[in-house]
Amino acid sequence: MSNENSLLIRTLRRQPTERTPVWFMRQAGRYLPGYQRIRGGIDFLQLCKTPELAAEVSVEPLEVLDVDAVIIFSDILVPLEAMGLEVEFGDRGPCMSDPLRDRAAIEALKIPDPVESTGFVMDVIRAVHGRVNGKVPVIGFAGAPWTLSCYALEGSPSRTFAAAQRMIYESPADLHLLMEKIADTVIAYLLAQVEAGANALQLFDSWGGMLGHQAFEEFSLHYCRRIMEGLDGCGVPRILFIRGAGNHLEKIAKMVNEVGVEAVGLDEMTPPEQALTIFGDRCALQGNLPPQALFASEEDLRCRVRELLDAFRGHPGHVFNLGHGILPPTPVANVQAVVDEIRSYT
Ligand code: 1CP
Repeated sequence: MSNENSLLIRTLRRQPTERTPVWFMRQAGRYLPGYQRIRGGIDFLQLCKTPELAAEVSVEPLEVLDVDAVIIFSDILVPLEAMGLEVEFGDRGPCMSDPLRDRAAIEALKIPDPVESTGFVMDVIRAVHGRVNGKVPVIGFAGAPWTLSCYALEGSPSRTFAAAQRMIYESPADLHLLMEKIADTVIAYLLAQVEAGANALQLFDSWGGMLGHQAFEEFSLHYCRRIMEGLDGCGVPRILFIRGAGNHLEKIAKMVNEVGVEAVGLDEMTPPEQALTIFGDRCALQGNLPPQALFASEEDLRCRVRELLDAFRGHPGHVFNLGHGILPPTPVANVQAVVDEIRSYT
């Protein structure tokens, strides 16, 4: 199950490979017919908690798109539920009936044992391995403390996450307590995923980019660092994805170098040349086609794929990915065209 020799893992370790590997964020999702069929009959969280079905939707992209990795089907909010928050998934995304409102609520949160409370995620990883049979590596993931705090404090998706933003200045000690508890939870959760067979890990700080420059260091980067350090020596490559962090690439690069993080995911706002200048070849770089580009004509789309491959040519660790998740109405044929173009061009 180590998958050390797979294309993706070699690339994440910046070892020579024959071509550029590709996988997508939100690889399984509403744009795929098999996912829609299964989701039609089951609630989102229930699907996450039914390992055989979750494994089936996890591997559908492998069958339909022939990508180079499977990311397990789950959600970043799963560990929050294990900490004691009630999580629901509506049409607009995740919701919490009882978001955190005071210090007592934060103090009451558990740091759960990952196997006892979220063992179904580990079962999904094992079930996916059973299906892929060593063909491609299996990627596990978690949300970073800032992003998880945004949902835990706001209670629903938001453009501003004002509750968390306000707390940075109003009651920073309470926010740090929450984030420390989340960090401890996430480290144990990701280590349990490796134990269950995850071959690489991605940490998502999807809302890190909305922070002021000082708050970014104190609340996003600091906790990403803690988690990456907590995973040091776990034996699998770590991918750090902080969305909207184009203004902070130097700080991220410094941390990545100090901690030895294997790979950084780039959102579509980051020009490849800038990322290449700042990160050099000291870590693998993953990205960064805009998800919206998948609505272009096939000819235009293929041209953009080649441009991106050219931009990263010569870098020893480029993983082709989108700058963010696949959008629900994306035509499957266009996602297939991206994979096909990468295969024929590299
Ligand atoms: O690729 C995969 O299919 C892996 C599974 C995966 C991952 C990695 C899902 C399934 N969610 C995530 C991570 C996730 N979830 C992130 C981090 C990545 C990102 O920035 O997109 C975030 C912020 C969430 C929270 C979330 N879950 C949202 C966003 C809400 C908001 O605030 O804007 C939504 C809509 C969900 C639901 C969800 N999670 C996953 C899927 C396939 C879906 C859609 C569910 C459905 O309608 O069936």
